[in-house]
Amino acid sequence: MSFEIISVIGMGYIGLPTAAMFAARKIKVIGVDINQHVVDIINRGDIHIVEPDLDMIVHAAVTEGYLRAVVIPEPADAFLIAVPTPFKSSDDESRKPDLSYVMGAVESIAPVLKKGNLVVLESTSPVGATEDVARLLADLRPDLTFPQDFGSDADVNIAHCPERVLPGQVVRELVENDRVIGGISPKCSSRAIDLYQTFVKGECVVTDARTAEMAKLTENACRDVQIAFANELSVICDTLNINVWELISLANRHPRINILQPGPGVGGHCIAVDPWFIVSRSPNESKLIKAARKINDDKPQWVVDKVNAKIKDYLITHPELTPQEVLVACYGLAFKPNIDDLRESPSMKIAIAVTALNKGKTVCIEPNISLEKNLDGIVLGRAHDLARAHIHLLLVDHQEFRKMEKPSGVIIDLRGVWA
Ligand code: SAJ
Repeated sequence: MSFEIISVIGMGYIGLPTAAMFAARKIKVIGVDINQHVVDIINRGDIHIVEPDLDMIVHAAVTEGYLRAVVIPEPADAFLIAVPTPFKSSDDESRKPDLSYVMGAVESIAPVLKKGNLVVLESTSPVGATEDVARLLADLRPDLTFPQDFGSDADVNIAHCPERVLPGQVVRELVENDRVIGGISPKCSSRAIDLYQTFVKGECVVTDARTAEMAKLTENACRDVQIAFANELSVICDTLNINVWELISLANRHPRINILQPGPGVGGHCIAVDPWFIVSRSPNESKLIKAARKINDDKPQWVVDKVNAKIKDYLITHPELTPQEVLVACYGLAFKPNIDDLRESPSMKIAIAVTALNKGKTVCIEPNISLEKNLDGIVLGRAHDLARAHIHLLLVDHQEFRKMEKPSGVIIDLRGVWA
């Protein structure tokens, strides 16, 4: 059965680009979002997120009538669920996945579900979530049959196909990346492949739903552990007076070594979150994954302590200055280079803490954020405001900082740009 109308639930960083990809292949797409404001923006042909090239694709899709957004789901041939899956609490021991958005989306599509439909869970999910979705749909629609009971003969097919795209490169990676397809039955997988092959040029690799869930979590946990290794090395090297950037570039000359880069910590809404979905399901077995989370989460405080120590040293070597006269400059607030995304940004946390602890003035420069923006007491400035700073704290390796000359004064370089 072909897919004439596709509905994407959740018009965020993944749902909107995915909807736009189908619409660009001239398939009718209904985008669903609980936020009326987001729906209005999309229906005007605009976008509410920053992602290169997406604005043109969405504008064309809406103008040509292939994409429209609504608040309440309507009947369709396939439903893709792309809503957030945060964790419930920041308490170290109980970071349980919060599936309320996923289950809310499932409840919202249940009334319009019909025989022949395909439901795909794209949201990053703990192992077993796709089976939970299938059970909830079966409870809500006893008039239909589902693959957990009827296998490939079921009325409705269900699969987990996790998104794996990198923010900033979503339009290219949606098309080029391989796709993991985890159907609850073989028919669920083959229908999901038909759906994605509309625009995916990468290989669609079939597995079961639980392995697909774990594959996505594994990818992000693997990156988190590798970044933790780099962050731990940077702290060790600091105590041994070794340049960690030089060290890593030397070690990486070995043909089987590829160490990632240390930084101020791990930010964003994926890598700092997803490993907890493994830890919360298998707490006794996830020792390394949990330790890596702690190393990465502790790095911002290590940076703040470093700045504090440098301010004290500076006052000792410059007795003519009072504590109120020391100017600290923070370079970059986003969670990674060349984007404006501040979500879970370790650099933001550091800038807020340094602003609070420094008795003098702290100025931050973030080339991707408007100077008018109000950011939790942070003072935003321009590059030339920072020339007279005594302590220069480089937090994000934005291209603007890579191009500028190394400033004079005390340098604390978390990204190896001026080191
Ligand atoms: N980081 C380092 N050192 C490095 C690499 C990254 O400190 O060597 C930091 C970044 O500065 C940032 C954080 O890690 O704070 C995460 O950035 P990222 O570029 O590694 O990843 P995300 O969060 O933008 O996207 C990840 C990707 N996952 C993997 O690369 C395994 C992406 O493919 C996923 O689709 C995305 O998570 C997601 O949605 O889950």
